[in-house]
Amino acid sequence: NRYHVAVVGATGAVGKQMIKTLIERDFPISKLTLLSSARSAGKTVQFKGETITVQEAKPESFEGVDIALFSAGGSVSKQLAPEAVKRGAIVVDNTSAFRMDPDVPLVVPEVNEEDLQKHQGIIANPNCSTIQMVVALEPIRQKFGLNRVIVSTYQAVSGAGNQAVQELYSQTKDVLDNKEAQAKILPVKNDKKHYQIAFNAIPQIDVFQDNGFTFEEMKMINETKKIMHMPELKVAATCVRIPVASGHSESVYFEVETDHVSTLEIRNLLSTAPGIVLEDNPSEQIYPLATNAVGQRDVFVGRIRKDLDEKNGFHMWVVSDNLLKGAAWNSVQIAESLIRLGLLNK
Ligand code: 11C
Repeated sequence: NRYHVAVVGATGAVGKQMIKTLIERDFPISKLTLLSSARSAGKTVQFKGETITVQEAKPESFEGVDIALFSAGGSVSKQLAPEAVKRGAIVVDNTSAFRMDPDVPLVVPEVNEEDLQKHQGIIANPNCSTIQMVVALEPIRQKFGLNRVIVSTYQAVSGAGNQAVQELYSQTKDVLDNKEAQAKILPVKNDKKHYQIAFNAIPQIDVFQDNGFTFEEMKMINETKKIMHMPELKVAATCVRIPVASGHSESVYFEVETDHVSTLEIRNLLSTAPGIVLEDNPSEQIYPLATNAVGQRDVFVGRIRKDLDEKNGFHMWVVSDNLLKGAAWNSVQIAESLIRLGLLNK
């Protein structure tokens, strides 16, 4: 079987990677429809030797579509995902619009692929920083149990879109040229203030909530509990933007339930776990780096070590390409799972 696939947000940072990933995976496509806002409509994209014109996304755009990959912002998903479902498409939504809806599975195939069975048309793709963390934690949870997670992130600007990447580049150049750096996008495009990201670290990703955490931090907390089916798991997050174009890095502290687990046991476990590449040899200075992770679909894990005070506590460093496993690849992977499980209605 081949499928009519639509990509919504086709010209965005994630949309471009979705198209690239569909090609790399040789996804069984009969027709590819590329959709965007009115602003980007009319642009052309090359797909397997064919020139496809990007069209403005409208409810009618989804007639005949089997699977629609959405990554054009939450408001577009809220408006158009139900329209796509009404017309018979299955939606994989990469925004936060439906993630916490109890009727919508929130899926990372390495962790909870079976949740796809319960889908009612929309499947949510988690936040990028959540995905790479749960891929690394799940094998540990399965074997040794998990009590608590405390994560600090070092997130790349591409998570905030193409304009944020341009802002990093132009600010970096301006600072090096002794010119004043203009900040218009980061930390959050629509928030009151903007700060320079070049040569800086900004402890705000997404808007602040009443409890003092940012929305990005609450996404990591709530999504982790939902994906792992552990509402009782203790999770805390601090999310920081750093001047890296792509590749999110995370310092993850976790406590296991089982006593006397060794670092070696965790290393061995992760060395064969799905979707993970272990890069952990301090004597050879081997550890995950954002520059090496970019362009790769895997999650890279290293710096695994036991806490010096908490008997069941461990630390690790987790890196992945936020546009691939964090977004485009996880969405395409969900689509591949749907086909393999016979859940695409064709
Ligand atoms: C960032 N994690 O790095 C965000 C981007 O909820 O899908 C992804 C936002 C989301 O800025």
